Amino acid sequence: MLLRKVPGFSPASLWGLRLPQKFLFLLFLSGLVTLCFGALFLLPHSSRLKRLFLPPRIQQPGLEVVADLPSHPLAREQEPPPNPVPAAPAPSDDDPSSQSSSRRKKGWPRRQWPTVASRRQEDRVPFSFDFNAFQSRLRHPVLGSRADEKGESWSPVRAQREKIKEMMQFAWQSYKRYAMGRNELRPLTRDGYEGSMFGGLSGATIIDSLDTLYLMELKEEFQEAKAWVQDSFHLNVSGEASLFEVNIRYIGGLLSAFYLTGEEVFGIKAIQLGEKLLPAFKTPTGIPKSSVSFKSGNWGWAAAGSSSILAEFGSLHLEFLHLTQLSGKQVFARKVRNIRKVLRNMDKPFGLYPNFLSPVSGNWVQQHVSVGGLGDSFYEYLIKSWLMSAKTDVEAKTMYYEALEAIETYLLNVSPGGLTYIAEWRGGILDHKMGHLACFSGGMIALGADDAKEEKRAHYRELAAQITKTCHESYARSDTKLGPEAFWFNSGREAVATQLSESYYILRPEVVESYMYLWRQTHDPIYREWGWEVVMALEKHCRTEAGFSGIQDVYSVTPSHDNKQQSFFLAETLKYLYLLFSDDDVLSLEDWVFNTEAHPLPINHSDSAHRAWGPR
Ligand code: DMJ
Repeated sequence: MLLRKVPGFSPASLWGLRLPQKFLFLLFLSGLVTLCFGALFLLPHSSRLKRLFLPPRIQQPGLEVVADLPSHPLAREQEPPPNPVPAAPAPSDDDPSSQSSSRRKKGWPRRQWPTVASRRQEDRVPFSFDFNAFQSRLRHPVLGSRADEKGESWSPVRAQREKIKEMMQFAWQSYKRYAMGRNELRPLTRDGYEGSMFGGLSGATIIDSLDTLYLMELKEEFQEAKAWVQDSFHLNVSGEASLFEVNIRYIGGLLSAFYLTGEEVFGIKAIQLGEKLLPAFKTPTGIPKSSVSFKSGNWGWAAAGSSSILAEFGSLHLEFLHLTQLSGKQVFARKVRNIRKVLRNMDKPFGLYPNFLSPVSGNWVQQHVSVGGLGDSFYEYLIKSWLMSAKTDVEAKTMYYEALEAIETYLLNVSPGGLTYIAEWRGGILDHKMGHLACFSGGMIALGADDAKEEKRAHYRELAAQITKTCHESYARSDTKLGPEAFWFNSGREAVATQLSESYYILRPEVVESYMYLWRQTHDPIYREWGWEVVMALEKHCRTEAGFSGIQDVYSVTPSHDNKQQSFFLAETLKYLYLLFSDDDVLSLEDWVFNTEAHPLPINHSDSAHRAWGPR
């Protein structure tokens, strides 16, 4: 048609040409055709053409954003991961002994994942993680075998678990009704609250709730949460955020949701958010600052006198190694290995780690040591790094037991009434108080007891039990049976707050967290009894018509609510309570470690564990 419009040219005239001319013309024509088809497949931005010629393929949510980030690890479709997880055959659905078949009974739809290789060929999803191989390496079904529920039989423990599930459902539905998309619910005013920690990110309660909803098989609610992440969780914010809080709540929550479900949207968002945190590490020492500005090109407060906080920069290791594992991008692992190196090489007063450090000079700023707020999860992440590396990260193990020895020597005390507690240390002077936050340490010491030197194991188990008992006392000695923010051991008073400003309870998890670990270690029914006391107290004093709220004074039975349903109540408190009344193989400690916001992250059972996660 087109040729006919060229003056002096007709199709017939083509055949009037001589043989060499015909040959040249056909050669030119075939070259043109090859070029067009080549362009279709090879040139960038040819997706519109491809859509015309190729059958449609399923678009993975979130990948459109990735395509716009040329430097993003997920944009490197063809590049193999630096430490590829060895491909293992997907477990057969027919094999009754396989993990997959028992998992299927739980009612969550089983998603069959293509292997990395086949996925690359089929739809070229740029995500370097073999989910089938990962699942096949788990020692236990994620949600356990749950023998007690097979015959639909009723049991008191099951009824207790159901009660906790109902509390979670109520907390979620209240949040959804009054504050969906906001960071947290204010149950008295029935509205949402953003807070200042997340730099403009929203939906903290949603991200923090994902894995708890999944664990409790609240399917409809989980789908609501997932839909929000897919459609409404935007990362293009520009505020100042707490590096620590964004890491433990958002990145931890997204990573867990990914590992539990295999839904790539969670993994992709976690990596994208992880990249937004990297500017915080631009300091002379590589120790990150507490806050990071999400405004591109800027980073946090740079005042030379500002200190970084041990619990904050020391609680990134677990999540950042997983970011490297999923993205193939080593930068995340490098950042946390550097933090480890700086801390390992520093002089420590009596082997203790002070809570404040200058990211500029690399010196300790004050000699305040605490296993509660400001210090707490640094110690937790050492022992959990050892466990998460499938016991290959020997450096973390050594640092943990050395730190624990120093804590025992200089901070541990027994009150005249026989209560064991961990005091706070200020340049050699002790504050005989324990914060609610420090009550996680009973669980931590129990978790680490089995890998201590033979002669210390029984001692650590006993120490864990004693600290947990003291924390229970702080609850038992209040009128509400909920514990205060801090409690003292002086002037003849033990395990009680001494002023109103320390008498509040904000739905914190640390005490029930320790009950859960102690239960798993000992199966002593006392921990379930104590856990149930907390459930009853929460129902009585913290449940309002529109959600759960903290209270201002645990020593008053006339409720005075603080009007806040903390996101960690759904992430941690209710999850640990639920696990306390579940079998040991539900999120088994042989397969998972919990980050400091109770988000389960898998232990690296792969053969490449040492290569990937051991010290460098
Ligand atoms: C949580 O956000 C985390 O557990 C953190 O490590 C300390 N405090 C709160 C809950 O109390």
